[in-house]
Amino acid sequence: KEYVVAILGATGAVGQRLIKELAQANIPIKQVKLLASKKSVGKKLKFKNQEIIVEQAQPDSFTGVDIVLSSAGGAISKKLLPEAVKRGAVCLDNTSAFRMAENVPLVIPGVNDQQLAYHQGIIANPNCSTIQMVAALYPLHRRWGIKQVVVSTYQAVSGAGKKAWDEMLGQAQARLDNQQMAAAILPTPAAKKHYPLAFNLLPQIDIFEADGYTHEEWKMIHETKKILFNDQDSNQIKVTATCVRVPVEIGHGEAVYFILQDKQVTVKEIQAEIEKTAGLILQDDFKKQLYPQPLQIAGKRETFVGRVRADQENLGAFHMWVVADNLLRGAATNTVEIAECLVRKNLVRVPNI
Ligand code: 11C
Repeated sequence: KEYVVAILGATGAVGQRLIKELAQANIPIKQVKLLASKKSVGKKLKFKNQEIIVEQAQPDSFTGVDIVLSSAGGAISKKLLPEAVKRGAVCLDNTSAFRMAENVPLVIPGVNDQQLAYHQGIIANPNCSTIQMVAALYPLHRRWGIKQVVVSTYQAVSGAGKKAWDEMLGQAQARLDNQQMAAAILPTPAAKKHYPLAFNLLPQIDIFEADGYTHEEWKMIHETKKILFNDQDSNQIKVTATCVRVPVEIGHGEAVYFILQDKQVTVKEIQAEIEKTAGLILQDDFKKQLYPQPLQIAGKRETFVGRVRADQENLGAFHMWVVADNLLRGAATNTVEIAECLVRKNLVRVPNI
């Protein structure tokens, strides 16, 4: 079988990477449709060597489509994906619109793709910062059990979208020109106050919840529980997070502190487990100053791990430093890998249609 695949939000930063990732995917393709908002209609984008004209995304765009790869914002996903499912398309969504819904698997291939068997038409891609952390923790969890995770993130501006990225570059230029740095988007458009990110750190990603955590921190906690235990409030693991926006263009960094159930594990065993896991790359040699850096891994698909070390005062507890391209590993690559899994497992179908 050959598949008709639609990319919703094709002109965005993740959308463009979805097109490239799909082009090299192990999926037999009959046709690719590129869908976006009215203002992008008529733009021409390349899929392999073929020029495709961007069409306006509307319910009937999904007639005859088998798979939708979606990254056009939560409101558009909420409006259009149920319409696509009604028309028989399986939707892989990059937004947070459906992540916590029952019957919506939240999937990292290689970690919990067995959950795909239960899909009802919509499958969610986790948040970028969750994906790279859980990808790195999973092989350790499977072997030794993880009791607790404390993570601090250092997140690139591209995670906040193209406009925020441009805003930061403008601020950097203004500073170099001795001008005032303007801020109207970051930390998040929905916030009452805006602050410059260039030459700064913003300990706010997304809006604040009533308990003082940001929504990004909430996502890291509850998505991790749903992915590992299929229960967003699972008490089988404790997770807490502090998420910080840093003036980096591409590549989220994460300082991950974790406590294993098994107290006898060594740093060498952890490094070996990471090294043999597909999709993870160990860059860890302090004597050679080898550790993952955003500038070096932007454009790569893997999750990079370094600085693995034992907490000297707490047996069974460790630190590691995890870096990945948030637009690829944290978004487009994960989504296209889910599509490959669905094809391989013969799950490209909407039940009861
Ligand atoms: C950021 N992690 O870096 C966010 C972007 O829920 O898919 C991804 C938002 C999401 O701002």
